[in-house]
Amino acid sequence: MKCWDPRMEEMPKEDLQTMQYKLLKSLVYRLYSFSPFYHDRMKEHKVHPDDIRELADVKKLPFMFKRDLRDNYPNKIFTATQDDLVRYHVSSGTTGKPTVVGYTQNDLDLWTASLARALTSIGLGRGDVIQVSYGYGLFTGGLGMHYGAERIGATVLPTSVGNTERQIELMQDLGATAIACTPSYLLHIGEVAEKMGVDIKKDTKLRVGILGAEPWTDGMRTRIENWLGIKAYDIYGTSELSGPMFTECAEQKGFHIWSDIALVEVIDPKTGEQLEAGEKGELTITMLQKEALPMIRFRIGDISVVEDAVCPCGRTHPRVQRIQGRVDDMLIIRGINVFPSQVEYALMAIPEVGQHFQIIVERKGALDDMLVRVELNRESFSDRIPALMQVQQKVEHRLRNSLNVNANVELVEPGSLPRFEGKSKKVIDKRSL
Ligand code: DLL
Repeated sequence: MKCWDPRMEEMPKEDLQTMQYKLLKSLVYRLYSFSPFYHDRMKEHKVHPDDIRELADVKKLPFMFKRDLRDNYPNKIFTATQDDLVRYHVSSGTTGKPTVVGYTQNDLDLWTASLARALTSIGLGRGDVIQVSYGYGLFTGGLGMHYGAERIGATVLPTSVGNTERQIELMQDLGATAIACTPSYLLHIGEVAEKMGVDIKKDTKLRVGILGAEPWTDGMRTRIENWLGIKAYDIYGTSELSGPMFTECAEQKGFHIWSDIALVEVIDPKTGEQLEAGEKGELTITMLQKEALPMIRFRIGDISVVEDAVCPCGRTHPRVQRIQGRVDDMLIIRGINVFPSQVEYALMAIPEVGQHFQIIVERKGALDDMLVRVELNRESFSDRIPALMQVQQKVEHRLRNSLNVNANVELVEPGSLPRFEGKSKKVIDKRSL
C-alpha cells in the first residue's frame, strides 16, 4: 500500500485521538474568544471551552446547520479577514439563499492534502492523466479535484462538464487513465462513446473512475466497472467542509475520513444523541483546522454508518460507508420511508433493467402514489410483449419486497429518460410542488 503521508495515515489510533483532542480544544478556544457567532452559540448552550476536557466532550458542543450559513449570508460568520481570503465557492442549494464558503490559503492547502492522500490511496500518481469532468467554477468539484490531482504529480485534463463528444476524443487522444465526475455523467459519457463507436474498455486507457457528489449504489458500481472496464471509487464531501475530500481506498469499503482534518460523529437525526460506531444515523462533522469557515458539529444531513476498525489497507482513520441517502431526500410514501438509493439498489439486481430510472410521486385522492419509470437495456427492450410483462412483474415484485410499499412501474425505451452532466435529479415529488 502506498500512502501520500504515511506518518499521518498510519498513525496509531490513540495518537490520532490525542491529536484530535488538542485540535478541538484549541479550535473551541479560538472561536469562543474571537467569533461572536460561536461565542453566543456556546453561551446559549451553556458550554464553555473549559468544559472540553476529553475528546468525548465534543458532544457537549452545539450543532451547526446549513441554515446557519444561509442566515448569515454571505459571510457574517467567517473567521478570516478579507485580506486572508483567497477563494470563494458558492453552493446553489435547492431552496432559499445559496451558501458561500470562503477559504484561506491554509484551508486550500489542507483540502488539497486531503485529496492527495485520497487519490494516492486509489493508486493514482505521477504518470496518470486525470480528466476532471466535474464542473469548474462556483461548484467545488472541478477546482478541488484539479489541485488534488496536480499535487500528486498527475497530469490534469480539465474538461469540466459538457461537450461530451469532445471529452471522449480528448480522453482517447491524451490517454486519460482516470476520470472524476458524477456517476450519472459517466453513464452518459459511456452511452455517447458507444454512439460514436468508441469502446471505452478497448479504445481508451481509462482504468479508474472517481465518482461522487450524488448517491449511488454498489450495484451501479458493478455495472459501471464491468461495462467500462475500470475500477470505480466513491468520493465524498460537501462544500461546507471544503468540497470533495474523502475517497475509498483500494479496498472499496467506505471512504476514509482523515482524523487530523475532520472529527466525524453519527447521531440520531431525531434526538441528536450520539450513536456508536456501526450504528446508522446522520453524519456530523467538525472541521478541526479550517480557518475561514470553521464548522463545529455540522449536521450534514447524509445518512450512513461509521466504522472505526483499522482498515485492511493499514490506514487507521475511520471509514464511512456509502451514503444511503439524505435526511431530506427521504420520501414518505403512505407512511413508509423510502430512499431513492433503495430503489436503485433493487433495480440494479435485475439484469433486464438499464442504468436509468426516475421516481414520480403524487397524491391521488388521499393516497400517495409512486411511479417508477425504468429504462430497459437494449436487448430486453426488443423482446415481445409477454416477455416485457414478465419483466414488469419482476420489477414490481422486487420493489415491493425491498421498499415494503407498492410502486407502479413503467418500462421505458433505452435513452428516453433525462441524462445529467452534474448531479442527477431522479425524484419528481409533485406533492411538494
Ligand atoms: O457535491 C462536493 C463533491 C464534489 C463531492 C465532487 C464529491 C465529488 P455539495 O454540492 O455541497 O458538494 O453537495 C454535498 O452531495 O451532502 C451529499 O448529500 C451529496 N454527496 C456528495 N458526495 C456523495 C457521495 C459536493 N459520494 C452533498 N455519495 C452531500 C452520496 C454524496 N452523496
